[in-house]
Amino acid sequence: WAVQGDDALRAHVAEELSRTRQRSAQLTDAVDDEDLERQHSPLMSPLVWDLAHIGSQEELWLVRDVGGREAVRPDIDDLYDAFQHPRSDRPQLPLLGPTEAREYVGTVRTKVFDLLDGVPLQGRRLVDNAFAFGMIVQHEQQHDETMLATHQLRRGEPALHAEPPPPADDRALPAEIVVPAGPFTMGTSTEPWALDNERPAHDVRVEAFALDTTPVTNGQFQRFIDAGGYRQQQWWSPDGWAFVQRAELEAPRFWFRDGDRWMRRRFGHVEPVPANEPVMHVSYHEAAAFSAWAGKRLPTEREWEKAARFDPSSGRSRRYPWGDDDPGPDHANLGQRHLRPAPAGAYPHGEAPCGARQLIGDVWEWTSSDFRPYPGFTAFPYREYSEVFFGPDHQVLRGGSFGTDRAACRGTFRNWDYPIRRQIFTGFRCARSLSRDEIG
Ligand code: AVJ
Ligand code: FE
Repeated sequence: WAVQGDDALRAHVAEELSRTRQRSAQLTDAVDDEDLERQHSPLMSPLVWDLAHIGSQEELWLVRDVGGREAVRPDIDDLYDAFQHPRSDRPQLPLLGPTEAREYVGTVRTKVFDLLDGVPLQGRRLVDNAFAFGMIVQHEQQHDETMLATHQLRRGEPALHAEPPPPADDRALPAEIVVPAGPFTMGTSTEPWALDNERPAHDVRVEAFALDTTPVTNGQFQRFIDAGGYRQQQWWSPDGWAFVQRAELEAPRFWFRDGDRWMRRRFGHVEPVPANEPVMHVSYHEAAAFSAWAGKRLPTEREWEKAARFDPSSGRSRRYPWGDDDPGPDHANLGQRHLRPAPAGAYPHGEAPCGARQLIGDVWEWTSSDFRPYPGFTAFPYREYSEVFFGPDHQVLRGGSFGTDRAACRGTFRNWDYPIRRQIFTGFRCARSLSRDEIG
């Protein structure tokens, strides 16, 4: 930002706001009004709640806080406060209907564009105004991914359509790559839109480890199922075993058997499970159990980020696996351009210096780390974004999925969720500590 002129920054923010709103509109215009108000799963809000919640946060953070303007709809603050009402209860609230919700987000957005013309963007506060706009763009994009997960849970005719992702490249890849021991810089103090939990940059030492070159595929995961993995307690943690028993799990979410074949539901289509695609819709517990069965483990968050960012030739951490350039369509499967992960081994231009592929995009990846603040963490602009979620209850997810926008995904980006979550677009890859012999 410091090097960018004020006009260029304003134009960039305006472009990101508009681009993001187009996606929200696509996701909500794809179904009829009744469908927008329906609860497709107790795990999710009705789509119309997400839409008005996007507007409500934008009103709170930009219209009122940054702009100091009069409230648009102070009467609905409570309805769209995620901490006041669990998702399962939201359909019972007197929510804005589809027409009202669209009008509301439009009214707020008009005021925001007006503000963007007038307010100073840089350097006036601890958290400058440019960041507040960036945070609102990311917030909306995060809800767009949540709405995409609601679409995946929705039954009925397909409502969303997209081009298939690129194929895997035909060069044979090694099953795993090695990241040598040594320090690297984790997190960031300079990435302009990095959220509080990604900051500050700090050096950490990581022992040598091996990491799967690509995410674990459906074909690999099916071998775990076929070997009886879901019925063998020895692969599961006590919490994981209790969960798998209670929920009677036997395969990833959205899989079902058709004779001796595994099929899956995907955005209203049914298809045989594609063997070479990264597995997704597995909980942390299933990812950890598979890893144990494979004689491996999940990577720690530090290991994941070192593999994704560390460039041994310069000794510095990159913004992304491929370098410092913003993600383009050849780097990673992001932004709902494709409505599925690309096969394992796709995106050669997105490869990290260590040789790992698809760290960004395709599927979120479970790590073995719970969600904790970095040393020197300061909550901003609100404790409610990250701080209230720190602790042992949430597991860190890294890398983003095909449903994540580039504005809300970076080498430093940290997502988190409960270890039992399966409806999100999450898979994993395995890691392994190296023996003395292997380190050499
Ligand atoms: C960072 C994805 C866990 O969706 O719960 C949205 C983001 N925070 N609105 C979520 C968020 C407030 C958050 N995650
Ligand atoms: Fe939100």
